[in-house]
Amino acid sequence: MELFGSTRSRVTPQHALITPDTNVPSVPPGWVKTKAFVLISPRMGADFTQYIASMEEGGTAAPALPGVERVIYVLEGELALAGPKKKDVFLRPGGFAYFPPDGKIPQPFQALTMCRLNVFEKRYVPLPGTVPPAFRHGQEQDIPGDAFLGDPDARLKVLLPTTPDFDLAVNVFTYQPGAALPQVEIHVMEHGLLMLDGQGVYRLGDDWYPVKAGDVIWMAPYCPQWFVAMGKSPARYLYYKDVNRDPLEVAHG
Ligand code: UGY
Ligand code: MN
Repeated sequence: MELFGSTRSRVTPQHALITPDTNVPSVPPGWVKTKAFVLISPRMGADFTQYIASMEEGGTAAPALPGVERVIYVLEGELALAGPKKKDVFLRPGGFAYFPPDGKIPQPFQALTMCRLNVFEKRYVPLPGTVPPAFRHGQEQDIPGDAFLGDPDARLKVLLPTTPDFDLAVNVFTYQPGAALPQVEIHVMEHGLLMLDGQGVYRLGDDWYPVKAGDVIWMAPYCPQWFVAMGKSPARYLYYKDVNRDPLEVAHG
């Protein structure tokens, strides 16, 4: 238990750590039987939005705003998606789906049980000569984890294709206790991150934060970042990254 009036959450101009004790729900417009916990958004300086959608059984989603793409990842419960050609697709925990900007699907998905989802949304940046990606879905369990820069104790699952039509990446990183990022990273790309399992220490800028499952982290472009997994079980996180575009094309602010 935290002492009253205190929290591990911290919001700065270049990074934020948002712990579950500080989460406050809002009503996402157009969704039915759903509460949203908006954790990262342009209101704090990010170029994307990350929220947890908490859906009751029978709850339904509204489409994203015009020009906005969406990636969902199921944390708990089961969802039915109206896939292309009217065929239903079912997602269970670890399931994910990519919804292109301005998709034609009228009712993007429905909760078959009480559900919790992590949602990333971003304004799609078109690339001349390519068309935006199509709807796709999968289960994280079916994707192999590759050793990160040669370290078999730090494994990366890349959920979406890395082709140039995609302007975002969503990955799952799993670290054995003691495994770490091989370098302090400083890069133009931005991150939104949800700790799925385990614990460790995240360096953000010049601060080091103990973190654990349920915590969310925002890293602005150029935020120095490093992670080491600690404790007795593997640490796992889901994260977003903007990719494949010229920095001059991407508006900030
Ligand atoms: O893809 C990445 O930039 C990743 N290595 N960053 C991170 O885990 N903080
Ligand atoms: Mn990074």
